Amino acid sequence: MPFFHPPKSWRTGRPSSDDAPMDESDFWNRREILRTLGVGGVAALAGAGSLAVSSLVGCRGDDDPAYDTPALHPRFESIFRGNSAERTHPAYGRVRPDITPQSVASRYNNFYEFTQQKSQVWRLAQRYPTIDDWDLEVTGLVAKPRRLALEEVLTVAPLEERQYRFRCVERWSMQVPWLGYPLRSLIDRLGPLPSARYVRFVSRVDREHMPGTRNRDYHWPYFEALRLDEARHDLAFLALGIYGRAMPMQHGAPFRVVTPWKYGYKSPKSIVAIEFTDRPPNTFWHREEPEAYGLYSNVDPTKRHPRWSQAVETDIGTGRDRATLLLNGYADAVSHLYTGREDQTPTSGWDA
Ligand SMILES: Nc1nc2c(c(=O)[nH]1)N[C@H]1C(S)=C(S)[C@@H](COP(=O)(O)O)O[C@H]1N2
Ligand SMILES: [Mo]
Repeated sequence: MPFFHPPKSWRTGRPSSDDAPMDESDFWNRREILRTLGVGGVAALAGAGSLAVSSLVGCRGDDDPAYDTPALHPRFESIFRGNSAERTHPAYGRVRPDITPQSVASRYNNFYEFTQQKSQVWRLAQRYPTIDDWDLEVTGLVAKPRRLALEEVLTVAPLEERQYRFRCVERWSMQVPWLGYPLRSLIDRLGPLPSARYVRFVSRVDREHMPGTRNRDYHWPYFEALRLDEARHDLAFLALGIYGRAMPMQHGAPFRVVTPWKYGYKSPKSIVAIEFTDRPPNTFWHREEPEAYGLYSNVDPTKRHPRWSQAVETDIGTGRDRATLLLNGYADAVSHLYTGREDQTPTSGWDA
């Protein structure tokens, strides 16, 4: 069942009042989070904000299939071997009290190519065939359009681990340790022309193994875009792994973008193509609902989504609510990218 990105036909007449103590989307958000965490039923809603951590984590049965199996073929394992402490980024190391348990983060996902049910994505994704072969197509304003083999993408730069906050536009958040390298390293390898100002990413469509792509409510593939200077910012990351290992499919194997100051949908998974352009590219969600999903989509507690406030978020690890931070807490690092620009918000102009 869809929650915040329902098909067009469902979108009319949804409540959006600020006055409602808990609007419809909030209700479903909590219920879905709690159900995923193993807290049964609507009865749990009343105490949702104050439930003890211990009652929320690790209470799923042991008979579940593994949720942490890397999607990549084991022949790539040596690329991921390494000591977590040694490869930790000095500014973004693991902060254990804040980290979301993998048993939660890897069983609560948005990946519509599999399903719109966040608690079921991982099960379907675990059935995706082992990834042994995966070309990345590079086109547009680039010195040499070409295809990169999987091995080349995986080895562009030494792997770093970074714990980032991650905020979905639907108001859930987590903190996970990604394994990867700065997106800038890949961009430098690809060599965009000086005229390139944007970079566009396209995700895989596999009708056989991604059942959600047979859903005709959406026009696949999923695609996203960044301004090139955003993509080159030190925080922008190409994640190849999570929790110290190669990525399980539900997080976007073999590689996905992570831009922690933006809403989660700006981090496309399972990327098969990159294109450099001089015009602002469209994006999957902007095409679906332009008023709600802009090119920039920076986390901002003061800017409402058309159907809900963004002032508060729920941490999926603890079930606790907390105030949303401007630029998801990364304002010191990235706000200079937007000073003097009126074009950064979902509701203002598209052109930049
Ligand atoms: N290809 C693709 N990428 C995607 C999505 C998707 O449905 N398809 N969902 C996005 C959204 S809305 C979020 S919040 C994050 C979720 O990432 P996670 O499941 O690894 O936590 O992935 C983003 N990337
Ligand atoms: Mo999201």
